[in-house]
Amino acid sequence: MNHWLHLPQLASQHGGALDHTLGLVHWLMLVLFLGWGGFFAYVLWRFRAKRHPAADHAGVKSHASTWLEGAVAVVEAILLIGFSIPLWADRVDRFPAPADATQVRVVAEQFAWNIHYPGPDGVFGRTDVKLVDTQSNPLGLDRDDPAGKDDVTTINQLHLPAGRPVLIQLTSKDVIHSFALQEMRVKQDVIPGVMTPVWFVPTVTTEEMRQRTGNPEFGYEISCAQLCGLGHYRMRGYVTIHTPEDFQKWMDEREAELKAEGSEDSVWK
Ligand SMILES: [Cu+2]
Repeated sequence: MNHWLHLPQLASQHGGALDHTLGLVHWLMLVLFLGWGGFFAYVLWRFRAKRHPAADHAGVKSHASTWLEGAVAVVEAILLIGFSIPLWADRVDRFPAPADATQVRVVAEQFAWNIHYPGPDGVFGRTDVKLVDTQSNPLGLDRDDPAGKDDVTTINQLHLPAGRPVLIQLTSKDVIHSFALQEMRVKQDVIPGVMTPVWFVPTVTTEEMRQRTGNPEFGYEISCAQLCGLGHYRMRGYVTIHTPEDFQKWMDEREAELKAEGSEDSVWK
């Protein structure tokens, strides 16, 4: 079934189970569509006016449809209780420990994704709305806070290592956005004033996916899945999934840049 659904490529650990459930739901819908559609056509033929010139006020006496409806409800309950709820519980109730995960804060705004890494100390620096500068400091990060000195920030560039849980804290500066990573099967509304965690394990690096798809240009994207204003269509982020070594290399380069910048304007002391 999943082949026919033309789903995006799969690149996360939990995504397979989600696709499987999606496939089961579509099978049930196909059976219902054919079943009820066929029944409707049968009824039109069976109770045609030529054969029944006068209405039968007693109506149908068979209870077959009641049993059928009961059976459909049972199948739906199995899908819900047996598949969907355990999957959902895994997403929202079993978060990885922050120490075991790549931690990222993503702050959405019209129309960009601000990415914030805690740096080598693993602690996010203080942020303050008074420090926000749309050009130089969109996150309002306080570089004077000891925990904030090593924080790495980017705009629309999310880099992650494969094979390790990623724990993303989502919030928004203005309106409701939705953080969507199609290949990771991740979609989460981003609400101003609320930190919403979302987690997943990326399994396929960008490089591997380029080989798998035969498309050397392939790149993962963050798309905003909630109509959030006139520029919604261009609210696109870029995601690079690295091997753990390459991710570390990327992070080290950012740290080196940060130190170089810091020694220039003496923010890094
Ligand atoms: Cu948006």
